[in-house]
Amino acid sequence: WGGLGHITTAYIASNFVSNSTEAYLKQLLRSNESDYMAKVASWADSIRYTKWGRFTSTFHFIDAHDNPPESCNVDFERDCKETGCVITALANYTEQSLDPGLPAWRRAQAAKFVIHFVGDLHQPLHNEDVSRGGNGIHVKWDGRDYNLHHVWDSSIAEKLIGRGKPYLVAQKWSAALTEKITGGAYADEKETWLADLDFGDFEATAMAWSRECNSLVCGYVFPEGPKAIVGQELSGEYYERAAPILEKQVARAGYRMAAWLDRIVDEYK
Ligand code: DCM
Ligand code: DCM
Ligand code: DCM
Ligand code: ZN
Ligand code: ZN
Repeated sequence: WGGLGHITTAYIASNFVSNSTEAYLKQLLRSNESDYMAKVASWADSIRYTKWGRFTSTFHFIDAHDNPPESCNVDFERDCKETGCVITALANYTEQSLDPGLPAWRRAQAAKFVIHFVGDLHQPLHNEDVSRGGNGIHVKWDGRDYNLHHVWDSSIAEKLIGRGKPYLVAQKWSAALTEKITGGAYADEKETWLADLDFGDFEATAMAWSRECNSLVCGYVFPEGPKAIVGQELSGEYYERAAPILEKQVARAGYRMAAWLDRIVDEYK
């Protein structure tokens, strides 16, 4: 996701974590503000192009070598790069965040990666190989040229919620999604969102969330296949179908992030 998506998932998570998780993370991340998670949510993107952070560059996605729109699927052995993918990254940094042998700054860093990668794992094109997750596919948005990956990372969300200062806009969106989760459109299904959460198997949990997200690629990202979308204007009908899907993925990411962080803190303390 772009900044808006990541900040929003983190705000949602901060609305659902337990009091002890909030206290632990505020101490670990050295912040007493309500944006203690939101403000670290995009950190992983800020270091991926640095010399130090280069080893993390493939940690943000898994390139599913499937065949949309006929067939969507993810296979860990086939699709996770040797340099790592979002599945191994989430598993490894979850493990590090639980490791009492690591100094606090390393557990803080691990928590920042966990917060970011739970977010990215819920972006459909971060679970798809075609043209490097859509980065190589030219499309139109309000008449201008963008790549499809950027449309799903940022354009759809910005149109849905409006432009403005990222933290203010994200705050507004997260409040609306939190309300949908607690008492609105998602209230009845939210418990099913945690059905695949198995804290005994980090990779299996990440793969289940990845498969669910990848399946959206066939129906909503490439409904008529990757070739048919090239050059198309996506801010109209395509947006109308995609926006509710994207919104649910952001809500799921935030809700699952809270549950995952609760498990980490429960086990660590
Ligand atoms: N790794 C890590 N923390 C550890 C062990 C490994 O971050 N405690 C990282 C380093 C490598 C990646 O995992 O980038 C793959 O590790 P391996 O070489 O063991 O396959
Ligand atoms: N790994 C990691 N961080 C950890 C534990 C493991 O990065 N705290 C990496 C090392 C291997 C991969 O995960 O690349 C599999 O580890 P294991 O052999 O422990 O399953
Ligand atoms: N990305 C992806 N799948 C790939 C390559 C990249 O999902 N195979 C994502 C990571 C970033 C965005 O696309 O969110 C841009 O990546 P880059 O700057 O590496 O092109
Ligand atoms: Zn992206
Ligand atoms: Zn990322």
